[in-house]
Amino acid sequence: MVNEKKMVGERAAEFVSDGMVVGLGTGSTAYYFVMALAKRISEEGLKISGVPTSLETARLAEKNGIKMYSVDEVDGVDLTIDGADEFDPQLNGIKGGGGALLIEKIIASNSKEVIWIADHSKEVSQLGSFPLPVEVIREGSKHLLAYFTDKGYQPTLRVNDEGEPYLTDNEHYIIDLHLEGITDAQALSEELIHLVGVVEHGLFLDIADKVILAKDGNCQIIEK
Ligand code: ABF
Repeated sequence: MVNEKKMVGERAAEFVSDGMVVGLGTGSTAYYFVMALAKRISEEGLKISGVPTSLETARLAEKNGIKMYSVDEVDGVDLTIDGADEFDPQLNGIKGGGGALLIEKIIASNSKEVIWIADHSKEVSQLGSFPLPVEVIREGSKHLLAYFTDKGYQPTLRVNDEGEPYLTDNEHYIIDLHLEGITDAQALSEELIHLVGVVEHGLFLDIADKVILAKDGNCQIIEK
């Protein structure tokens, strides 16, 4: 059985060239990208500046010898490689299953190029089967939950393994919306981002430039 995550992660490392500032994604697919990049740096002596999208990725990259910077320490990011929970034919996506959506979106929006790496299960015809993460300030989150319930968005407050409210790297809560299907992602994005207390949401619209998708044992490169 091909390890699809490893295959696309390693393929993505080939897109990195010497001297780049590289956004380092979060999740189990991005793990393989970071490891493959670290290998290239050590074997080829690439000079790379890494900008991690989460504390988890920062720890992994640090451990593997990748020099790290915050996004405000660089003038811009040349290339960001990240995972996704879902993507559609227009390369719009849902991200944040791993809880890192806010910093992922900040780094992606400051990147010249964004490439997602995905196993075959992430390709969908319409977004929305994956619960849509919404990152919210803790204060007022109960009222946002009630609002989302009234709207029929079937919200759940994300909890950690101990059953406590999950806290993001920036100490916010995440409310996951179970929408089944999203017919107008742009309208939903606009609605969510203007709600008081919402910090960011997991709809990544018009952000990805390419997707490296594992399909039939190969890497398929899908461009917008
Ligand atoms: C990350 O990639 C998250 O936004 C998303 O949840 C994750 C995909 O997870 P995985 O690669 O582990 O399937 O960017």
